[in-house]
Amino acid sequence: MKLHGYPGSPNTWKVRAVAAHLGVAIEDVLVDLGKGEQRAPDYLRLNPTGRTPTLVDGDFVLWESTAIMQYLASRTPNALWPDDARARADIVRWQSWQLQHWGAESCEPLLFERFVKTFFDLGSPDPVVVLKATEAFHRDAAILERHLSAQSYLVGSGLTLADFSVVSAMVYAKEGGFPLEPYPRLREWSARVLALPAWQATAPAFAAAAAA
Ligand SMILES: N[C@@H](CCC(=O)N[C@@H](CS)C(=O)NCC(=O)O)C(=O)O
Repeated sequence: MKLHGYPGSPNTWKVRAVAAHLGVAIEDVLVDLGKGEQRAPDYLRLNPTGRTPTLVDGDFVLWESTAIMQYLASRTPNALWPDDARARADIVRWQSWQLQHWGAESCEPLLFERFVKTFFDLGSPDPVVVLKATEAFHRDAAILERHLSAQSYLVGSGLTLADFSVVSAMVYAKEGGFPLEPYPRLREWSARVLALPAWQATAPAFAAAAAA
């Protein structure tokens, strides 16, 4: 199986972390976003959205990181993706919320304005976007804080794909200047999940260097 992706991006990192946790062998194929390789005709034939990551398993091509995580976790029975309708619905609930709200409205705009723009030389942060995202961040972080005050993981009593998805939006919390101070449970949970060997082993080189 080949994973076409950009190791520094949270969407690729979380898929690589899931594969590492499950012991699924994947071959990494770099799509260099800095060079615009996501818009190359060969890549667009695999993924017409021009985004990363994309999984290629023989003649099966799959894009959207959440679908890829579920596909990888469906190959053999495992606790990340329990064989139980309610547990799976609960996981998909958190994964959907991450894509639509926690990621898209809260974490990603802060990260883009404060880090990605500098990294790719795209100008300075837009204060209006930062303000709106900061408000959304507090709205969503409060939901996680309350939920994690009652349990150690997002779904049931153990680690699942829900934790991998939701924490992926926080891998660059420091670089994005996320206002995490009022949320001790959220900080403890994210530090605990991101310390797992699977996340550490798949950290992009620059993140591993920053953490050292
Ligand atoms: N919903 C998609 C989002 C993928 C996405 O936005 N990937 C970013 C990297 S984090 C990307 O490839 N961006 C390139 C671009 O938009 O040109 C997923 O979960 O796979």
